[in-house]
Amino acid sequence: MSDNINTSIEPFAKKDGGLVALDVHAIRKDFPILQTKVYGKPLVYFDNAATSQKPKAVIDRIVHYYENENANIHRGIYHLSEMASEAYEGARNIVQKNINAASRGEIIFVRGATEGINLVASSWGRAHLHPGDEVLISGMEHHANIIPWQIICEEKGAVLKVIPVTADGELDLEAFQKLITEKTKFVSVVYVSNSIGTINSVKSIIEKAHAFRIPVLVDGCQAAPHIAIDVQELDCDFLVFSGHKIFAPTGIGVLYGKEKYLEAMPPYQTGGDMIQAVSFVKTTFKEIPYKFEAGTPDISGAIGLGTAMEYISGIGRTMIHDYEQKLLSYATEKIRQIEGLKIIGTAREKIPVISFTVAGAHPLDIGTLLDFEGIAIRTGNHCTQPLLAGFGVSATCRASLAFYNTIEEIDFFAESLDKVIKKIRS
Ligand code: ALA
Repeated sequence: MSDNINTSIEPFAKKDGGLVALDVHAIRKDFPILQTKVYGKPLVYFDNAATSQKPKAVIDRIVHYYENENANIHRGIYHLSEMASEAYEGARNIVQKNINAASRGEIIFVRGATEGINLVASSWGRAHLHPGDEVLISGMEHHANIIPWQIICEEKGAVLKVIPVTADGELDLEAFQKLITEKTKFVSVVYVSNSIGTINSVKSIIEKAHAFRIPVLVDGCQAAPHIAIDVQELDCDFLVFSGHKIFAPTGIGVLYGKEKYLEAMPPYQTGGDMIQAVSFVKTTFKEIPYKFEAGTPDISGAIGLGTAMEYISGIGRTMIHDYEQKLLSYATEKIRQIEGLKIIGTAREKIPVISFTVAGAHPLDIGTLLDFEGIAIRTGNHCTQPLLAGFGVSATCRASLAFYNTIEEIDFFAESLDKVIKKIRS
């Protein structure tokens, strides 16, 4: 492989009009796991689209909760329960502020994006879909934004339609325009592709759908770690994301929904803490968001999520974006020089996710051998079988980066990749 690449990329970003550096080496010290060795080699963690690593601030906040505040929320009149409730509701305020939701009632804590989509498909779909209606998703969806719609469409006699994807891995917006008709009742679309990294023009999709008074759900899972999300600016009707992709724990996520929709939707799950009054004859439910939070929630997870969002804000979204874009161009240029390597997904706007195949080398073999170098990438279909089928492949290697990754790691990755490919082919 040629080394004819400019390696002097400085991670500079504009802040308050001046140029300041994102100090990646200082940031890395915030993430204890990044100091780990794998088979005696420094961990190179390039599987951030699957899950991100957690800063010490988040880990410490969770430990603090269990050491000092643990109690069930909304139920106790005693000190600990009040502290736990305050911390949990405080996390809701942080999320509201971070995504600029109009009210805190629009923020529902769920297990993750998957549960958020299931909630909307099931609750909204059951109440509003009828035989012959159409639901529009895209060919770039994660399975979690396909199957819930498939199931509810089957149940209600509705039809699932799919926005096609171009050869570059972008959504075909002309085709989208034609697919929207009087029959379309809901659009559910991914903001950023988990498997090929494309950033979709969701704002324009939302505008076009709204012209037909169609509500739109945005799967913001892969957008949330990389892009500042303003739900009022986007004007999306629903948005979901998972905490574990944005440096928070697993098992917690957010469903944002406009008040007017959430108010009109029936509960998804029922049980404790979501009721006003229960008798054997009838139950009445609490107002939003509590109507959708049945049972004891993941209290520490929500608190950890709030801390993670504050941590990201502390670094600065613009700074993260600019730095990550440099990582993306550097890594793309570096690996595309490897003979027989093909990048799947070459959209104009991408997050630092690079999916690729290599002639004569199976993704699983590449992933396994890279692991021996301490490098973690994901191989397989990335829960997007229909998208990969459209590219004529069943599996890719995927390197997905975060703001704590470095140019040096990319260099080591590219060298190791070249080495393991030669080994496989030999
Ligand atoms: N959806 C996750 C990924 O893309 C798990 O890897």
